[in-house]
Amino acid sequence: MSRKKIALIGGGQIGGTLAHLAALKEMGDIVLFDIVEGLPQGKALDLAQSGPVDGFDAALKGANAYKDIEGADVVIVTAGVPRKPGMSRDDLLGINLKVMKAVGEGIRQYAPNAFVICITNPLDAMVWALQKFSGLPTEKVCGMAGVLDSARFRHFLAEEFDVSVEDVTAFVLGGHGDTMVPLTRYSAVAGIPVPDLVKMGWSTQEKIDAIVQRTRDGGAEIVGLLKTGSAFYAPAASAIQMAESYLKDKKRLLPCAAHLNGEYGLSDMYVGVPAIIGAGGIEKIVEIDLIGEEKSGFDHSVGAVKGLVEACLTIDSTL
Ligand code: TXD
Repeated sequence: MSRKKIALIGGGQIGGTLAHLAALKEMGDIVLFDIVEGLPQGKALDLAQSGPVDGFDAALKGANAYKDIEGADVVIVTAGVPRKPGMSRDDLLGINLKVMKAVGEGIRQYAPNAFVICITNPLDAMVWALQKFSGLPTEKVCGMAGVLDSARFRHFLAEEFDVSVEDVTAFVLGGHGDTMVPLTRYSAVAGIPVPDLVKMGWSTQEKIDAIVQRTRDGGAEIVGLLKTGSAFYAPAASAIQMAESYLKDKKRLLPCAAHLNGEYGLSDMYVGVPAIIGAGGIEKIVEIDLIGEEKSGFDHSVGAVKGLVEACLTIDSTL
């Protein structure tokens, strides 16, 4: 059996970390693509030279031509431009939409059978556009945000309860951004729901509310600390978990930006929902009951994503 091929579009902070993790886990041979000449080649060579030390066998190649992603089994997209001072959200949207067009066409031509995970922001709108530009089946294109947002929530909860992160499960749904919806009721320590733990005196509602808010601001907290750039270790780890679930047909139930067509009462939209990832891609979207503030928070988040998608439609009439 030949090795799988992993194509990483965007060789920046997350792209490089994705390449490192994929190599360490021997997920397959790796192609790191970027428009900047030398950057992906340099990172690929550096990473390949860590192979003898870490003991992994994977071919790593840097590329500036889409032909090099030919036949990829998995494509993870981080290509794009971050928001710079003075740039509006719509300016960023316009630039990254053009990037998604180029990437989508590259995937359509060279990797039409791949499972595609988009990470580029604004996530829910970019993954929607990428699916359209690539023309791949909707179940083969998804976005990563929920695994990361949930991981942040899990980390904070584990710290609060002083338990292993391994025993904390948590769900964050909705769009990636200020409007995301951390679901306390569906979050638990070894199966014990967080509201029960509050009743048991393990924490207070005020503290849990503060953790929910810190989760929502999780990306901004790191940007504030780093000053240049945004989080990359945890985002990369999160996308790798999704890729592994696909490659190994693990059928993990993970919060992903998945294409909805009727589910949650929405049509032709990408938004963060629980989904099963297996060899078929997004094999099933799980519709959980949302009540009260969960429902209103989800609706509000969906409204924000719709606004971004409408802005995409105004910018690019081919969509
Ligand atoms: O949860 C999530 N989805 C996210 C999203 C969490 C953290 C960061 N998130 C977003 O991921 C972030 O807002 C960015 O849009 C992406 C990538 O973040 P990263 O930190 O890796 O950004 P970099 O270091 O700027 O890397 C982007 C690379 C850079 O090397 C550019 O040269 C390249 O993208 N780039 C391109 N590559 C290919 N093709 C085109 N057109 C292109 N344009 C820029």
